[in-house]
Amino acid sequence: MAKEKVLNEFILHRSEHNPLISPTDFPGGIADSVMNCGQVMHEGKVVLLVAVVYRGRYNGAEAGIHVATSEDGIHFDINPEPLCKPVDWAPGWKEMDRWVIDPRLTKIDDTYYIMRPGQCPGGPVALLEKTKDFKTLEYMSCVSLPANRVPCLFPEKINGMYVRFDRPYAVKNTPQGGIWLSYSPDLIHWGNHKPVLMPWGAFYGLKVGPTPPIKTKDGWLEIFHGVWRNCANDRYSLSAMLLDLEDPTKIIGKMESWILTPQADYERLGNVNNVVFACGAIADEEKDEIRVYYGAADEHVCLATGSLSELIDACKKGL
Ligand code: BMA
Repeated sequence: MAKEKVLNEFILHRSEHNPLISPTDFPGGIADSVMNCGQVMHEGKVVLLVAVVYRGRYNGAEAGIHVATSEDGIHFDINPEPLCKPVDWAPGWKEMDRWVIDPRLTKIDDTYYIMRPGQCPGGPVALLEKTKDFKTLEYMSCVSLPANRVPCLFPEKINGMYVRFDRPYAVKNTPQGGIWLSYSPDLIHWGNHKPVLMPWGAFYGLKVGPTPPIKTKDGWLEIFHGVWRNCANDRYSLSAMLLDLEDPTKIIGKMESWILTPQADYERLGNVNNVVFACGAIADEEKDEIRVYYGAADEHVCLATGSLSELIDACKKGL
């Protein structure tokens, strides 16, 4: 008799409703791939910013970012028109900005800031946009030189300065893709750069990428993805670390293993095989819950949940 496949779940548990959002859920058959999503609670609802690669050109773009809202966190209403579209971030460069993906979403005061990569010949740049209502979007600025990936903001100032993570890398596809931190007085001008986590060892030996940190009483909880390159392909997993509240370049606890790695069929096989990828997470300290809406195989949005305190403990213990 064939052995039943048992998923090795560690801290995070997959929703039985996975996958939650797939290309066929998009009205008008516009979606080819459903990619990764930013996520927040807004007016009591889960709001996801879902990146979609289109079957053809749509609004002049190959990809766009759509708002999906849900009362129960499982069933989503999807806006067929994208919130984030290509922007003219430099004169005549709108056509270049057609790969609109990977929104990392952070609420600061009453505003939601979106940081995402914009395409450019030297590699991506970091584009900053903002919204208050997920209906209208205001482009703010290009806030990095190429090549820069995975930019995201902390939800509040530290010592009077805005804080961000990103991943500058000199040589594409070499093990130099580490997480860096920098500071800004106004969200536009950034400096005082410091490295925080470099790729190392098995599951994150090639590169690492951050999500907007979550403030907890024990420190900043930071969920990150790690990429392992083997002789056949790349594998994207998720893990977590805890950073000092006053000086987030100080790692005060870090897991040695992953919390989620591609094992379910919808994570192992898709547009890009062996990918679980998060652009954020939603924490609820009262319910002791962490919810991670993650991209699976660059094809679906899925959900994994776990205990927030168990995750923090795992960071402290270095599990
Ligand atoms: C990364 C990003 C993600 C994607 C992942 C796996 O570089 O582009 O959007 O999910 O690769 O393909």
